[in-house]
Amino acid sequence: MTKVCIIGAGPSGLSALRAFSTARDQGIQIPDITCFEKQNNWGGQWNFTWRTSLDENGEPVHSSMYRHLWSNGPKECLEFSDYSFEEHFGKSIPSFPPRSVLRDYIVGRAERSNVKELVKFNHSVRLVEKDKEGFKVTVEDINKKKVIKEYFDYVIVATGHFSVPNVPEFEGIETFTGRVMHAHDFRSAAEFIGKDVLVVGASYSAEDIGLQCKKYGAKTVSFTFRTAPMGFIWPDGVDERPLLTSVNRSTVTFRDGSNKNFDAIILCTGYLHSFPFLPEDLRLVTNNRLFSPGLFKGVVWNDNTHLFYIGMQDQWYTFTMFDAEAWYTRDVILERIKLPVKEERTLDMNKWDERENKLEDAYEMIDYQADYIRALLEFSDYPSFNLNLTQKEFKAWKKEKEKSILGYRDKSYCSPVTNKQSPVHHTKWWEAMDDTIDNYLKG
Ligand code: FAD
Ligand code: NA7
Repeated sequence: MTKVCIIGAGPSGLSALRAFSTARDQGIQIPDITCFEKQNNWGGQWNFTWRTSLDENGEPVHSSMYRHLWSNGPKECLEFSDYSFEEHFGKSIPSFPPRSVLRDYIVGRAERSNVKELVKFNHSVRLVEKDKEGFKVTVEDINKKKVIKEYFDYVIVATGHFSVPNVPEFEGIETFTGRVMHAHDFRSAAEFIGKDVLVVGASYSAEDIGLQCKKYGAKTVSFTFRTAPMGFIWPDGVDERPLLTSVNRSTVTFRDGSNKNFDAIILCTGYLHSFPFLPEDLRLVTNNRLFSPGLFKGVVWNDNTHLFYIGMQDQWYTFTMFDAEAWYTRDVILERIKLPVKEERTLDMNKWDERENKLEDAYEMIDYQADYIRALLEFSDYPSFNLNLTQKEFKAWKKEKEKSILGYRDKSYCSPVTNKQSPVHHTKWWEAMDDTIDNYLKG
């Protein structure tokens, strides 16, 4: 029997498991599947942990999520077309749920897919090698400290790419008298109450962690950008400055010659794609972008079409995109999709690469990624949903953010699956301190 190895049981790995279990439930013969997950549970990034650096087994902590994280995009734009939020929660819920609510939803679908027996938890993949017999996968059973080697015909890499921090150097930072950390290790804003905080970076993590610090009581927050400021209308006590040029004890100097004293520096400088278990000829090398070099349709390794990656792109779309990728991957493995020859695949990849290089703004990026999903869905029977609507909603969300960085989460969007407008949350995000699932779902 054909054997498939899935590495990782975060949302992307769970999409792959769901794609196969859907085929199985339709009476289609599916391969023998094993999913290796190094954590003791599924959910990937959505498994919040208080730990930083290494976990209880000495493995690198995977999740970069923090206590008061709320969805930063409308949930309608990531809704599974085969499992709506309404189906999961028994009612329509507001558009920007906290972390625990989203985790409940992801895990809820996984639990109903009857796939848990396919997942080996506490199993970390150490090495994947290709030889005449297929992919030899070396895995460590972390609890038993046993190393297992097993052959597979196909490998699906679903290990995420927001775990290994990109940590740049700044002149004099070693003299800084306060706390320096990367966003990967940020867990709670509580330690920054009353403090002056410098946040390096101008993207999602910077914006959200900086605002979170302010929301929970930091005295001031300064953002420092390399390329361009975020340019939002910030609350009092928050400003943006050009990139820092040097640090001298508690004093930080910026490119415009200004300086300020800080108690903490949080490096929100992004993440590195990292696949230490893959040899060079199988390893995706990329930064955080929409087109993934070397991957046909964003998933098939062009030099070896038995190797797949799911979820490796920069993400406007998340769960829906992972599903589209998983259904496509499944159908290639089930030989329901016949891949074109390598030259044709390369031409197709070049088109997407060139198109990305010409994108001018976020609105064009949203269209690009929606078209990418469309191009995958053409080939599979993933249940239809209103992708055009999500595209419009992403753009509306972007505009709302430009209008109000504190208020954009107070809006509601329409489900592309049930076509129902979601309710507005009972408390404005800036005032909502209780982000428990019970409090979120009440009312
Ligand atoms: P991950 O969630 O990273 O899962 C990968 C899995 O692979 C993990 O379980 C990991 O333990 C496992 N793994 C890794 N290496 C190995 C190995 N060698 N062997 C075995 N298992 C391994 N998305 C949204 O849609 N909305 C949001 O609001 C949002 N906020 C975010 C906030 C932060 C701080 C971060 C970091 C990400 C956020 N995201 C958000 C994006 C998030 O990455 C995706 O939602 C999603 O978790 C990606 O799923 P994944 O399965 O591709 O990767
Ligand atoms: P991103 O979106 O990759 O952004 C990284 C940011 O870090 C970006 O603004 C970069 O600046 C900045 N950066 C990177 N290197 C440097 C150096 N050397 N100096 C200064 N600034 C730097 O990562 P995020 O963590 O924000 O978001 C990733 C995911 O996590 C996302 O999906 C969220 O939902 C959560 P640039 O603008 O390129 O000049």
